[in-house]
Amino acid sequence: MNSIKESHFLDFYNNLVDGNKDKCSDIVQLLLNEGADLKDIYVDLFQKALYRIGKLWDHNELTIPEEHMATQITEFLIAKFAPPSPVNSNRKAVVTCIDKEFHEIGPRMVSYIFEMNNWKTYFLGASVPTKEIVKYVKQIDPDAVALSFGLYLNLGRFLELVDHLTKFFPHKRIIVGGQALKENSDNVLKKYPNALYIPSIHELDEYLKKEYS
Ligand code: B12
Repeated sequence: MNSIKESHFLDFYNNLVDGNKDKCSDIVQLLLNEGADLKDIYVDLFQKALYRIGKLWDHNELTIPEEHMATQITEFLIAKFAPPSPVNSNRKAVVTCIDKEFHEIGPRMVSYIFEMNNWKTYFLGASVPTKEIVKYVKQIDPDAVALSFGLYLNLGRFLELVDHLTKFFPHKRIIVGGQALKENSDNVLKKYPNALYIPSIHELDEYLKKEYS
């Protein structure tokens, strides 16, 4: 359920593009004090603001420095309001961007959703080479590998990675998310029964609760 009012969003958004980091932080704190769910803060505040910034940047109505600054402030806020680390987790997830994928805010949120569900996470961040991901999965032997794939342009790299993971770990659960597969995840993933597309962190949260608790 969306617990963030439009007026709070606009206040946050305007302060974000104006570079008022402390004011943004106060707004998040206020919303949390009022009982907002961190998942709603992620989606209905941070993600909504960044999607809007992306559109304005695309239409040359915001500059690259403004977009970069808003991104930096958002990363600061995500770290500042991070959920507590899980204790005694008995599940592990490797969460990573695919090779040449530099959008790492979404998967960072994803790693926290796993943690909120008491999973230990290994978050690798942006652009990890395919072979290194495969080696690391072998090393950690997680219960699930969560891949973030934002730019459709990287489809070849994405398929190469899923091919390798499926070949080496045929029974490992692969969870895929990100804007690249919004439209045609069924088609792209139909060859891989171990891979599942989950479009949002709310649905990821429901999936983890249903399948693993
Ligand atoms: C910030 C930003 C950047 C930053 C990223 C910095 C960082 N530290 O992450 C930088 C400057 C690096 C960047 C670079 C580029 N960007 Co950019 N960027 C953005 C922007 C404004 C915000 C991204 C973001 O954080 N969104 C908020 C997060 C929370 O949303 P999200 O990623 O969708 O994640 C959510 C879901 O998708 C899902 N999810 C994501 N991953 C996963 C994984 C799993 C397992 C699950 C379950 C769910 C899940 O859950 C998340 C939370 O709800 C977007 C605008 C947009 N629409 O997103 C453009 C945008 C994504 N970028 C774009 C472009 C074009 C580029 C560049 C090509 C620009 C250039 N010419 O260099 C490069 C490409 C770099 C690369 N190879 O990856 C385009 C993509 C267009 C397209 N159709 O492909 C966008 C949409 C802007 C636009 N309107 O044109 N970008």
